[in-house]
Amino acid sequence: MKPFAILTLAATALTLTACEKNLGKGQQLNVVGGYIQMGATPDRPAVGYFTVEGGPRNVQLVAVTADLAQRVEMHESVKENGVMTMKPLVSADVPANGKLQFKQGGKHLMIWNINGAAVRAGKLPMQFVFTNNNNDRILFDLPIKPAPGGEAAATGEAAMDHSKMDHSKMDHGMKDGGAMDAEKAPADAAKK
Ligand SMILES: [Cu+2]
Repeated sequence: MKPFAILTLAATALTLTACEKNLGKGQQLNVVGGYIQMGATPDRPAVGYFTVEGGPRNVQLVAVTADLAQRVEMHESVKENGVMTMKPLVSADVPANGKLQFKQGGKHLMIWNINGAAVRAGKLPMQFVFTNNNNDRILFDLPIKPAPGGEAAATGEAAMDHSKMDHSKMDHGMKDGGAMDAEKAPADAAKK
C-alpha cells in the first residue's frame, strides 16, 4: 500500500511541473477570434477579419486558405492620393508576444464562393499558414455572419470595403472572369 501511494504522489508532482513549464513559456502563436461577413449579393466576395496572438518569436502570416471556398486573398486597404484603395497582401507580421489584427478599414480577407454547406453551418474552417521553423499551420473556424440587410447594406463594411473602394484596379476581373467585374467589361473591350 505505501509504495503505491508514493508513486501516485510522484505522478501528481510530475504533472504539475509539466503544467508550470507550459505556463512559463508565455503566449503561444494562435488565432484567437474573428468572423466572416457575407457579401451584399451572392456574386460579391465575403470579407474576413481575425486576430492572431504572437508567440515567443516574430513570425509572418503568409497565407490563409479554406478548402470550402473557391479562393481566399489577403488584402490591405490603403489611402492613395486621398482615395481608399486595396492592395493584395503577400504577408503580415506577427510580432513576438504581440498581435496581428485583420480589421475593418485595414487588412482583411476576401473570400470567393464559400461552399453552401459551410454557409448553412455558419462557419468556415480555415488554415492560417505562418513562416517559422516548421511552417506552422493553425486551424480555426471563422464564424460566418449573413450579409448586412437594409440600411446596414449601404453603410456596412462589406459595402464600404468592396463596392465603394475600387477593387477593379486589383485585377480581380482577370482572375475571376466573374460577374463582379462584368460592368467593367464593356469599357475594357472598347479600349481594345
Ligand atoms: Cu479587399
